[in-house]
Amino acid sequence: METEVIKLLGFWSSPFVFRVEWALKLKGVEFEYIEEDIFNKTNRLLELNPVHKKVPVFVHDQKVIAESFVIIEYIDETWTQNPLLPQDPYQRAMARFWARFAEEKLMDAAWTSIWSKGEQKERAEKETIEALEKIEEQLKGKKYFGVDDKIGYLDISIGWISYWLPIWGEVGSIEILDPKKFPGITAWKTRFLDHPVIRDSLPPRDKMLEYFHKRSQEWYSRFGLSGK
Ligand SMILES: N[C@@H](CCC(=O)N[C@@H](CS)C(=O)NCC(=O)O)C(=O)O
Repeated sequence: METEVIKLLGFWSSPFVFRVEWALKLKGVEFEYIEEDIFNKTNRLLELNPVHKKVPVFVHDQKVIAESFVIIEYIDETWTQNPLLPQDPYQRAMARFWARFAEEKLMDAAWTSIWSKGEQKERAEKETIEALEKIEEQLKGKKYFGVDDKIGYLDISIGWISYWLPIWGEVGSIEILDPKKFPGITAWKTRFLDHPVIRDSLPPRDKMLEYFHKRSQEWYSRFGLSGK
């Protein structure tokens, strides 16, 4: 039997790459990880992802797939053990809906609230809190966002809230995840970060702080007060 080629092209601090890594690890699928420099892209990356030129890129034998949500659905359908998406079509739809909501509303607002200043920061902070309130409601006392209190598609899709978001908050000198305001998310965050698959794969906090601090300053000089 020929061995399968399973590769993940990533970047060490990317929340998009981590969701793919977590999906593979939760399934117990072995893969080769290849670190790319997103500031100095290799021909390999440009050839494998000519459309977006971004990581993650997933390679399975001759097949190449980009975009993290598309990749994790492919992984879930290809390696069917430990399903990530719920079996019920309505619950599947809801998991996708909230994953996309967090990506479109929360991530953008949260990141803007960190690097911006003044009115722009205030507006973004408000939007961040409003989006988090909606996500808090989804937990409804559950351990995880997945069905049967198991870690699933939505947990890994919004997994960045557990680790990246507090680091971003520290960079921007704001407390985004107030435990009193978000008791459900706070408890989920502790549980999620303590899950063996997640715990053992996170990049060092100090390196993340330094990296995102630098990135936030770059964003401020590019987009600050320009009405982004
Ligand atoms: N929507 C994409 C986002 C991927 C993304 O933004 N990746 C960043 C790394 S965090 C990247 O490759 N950036 C390079 C660039 O923007 O040129 C996904 O979900 O996979």
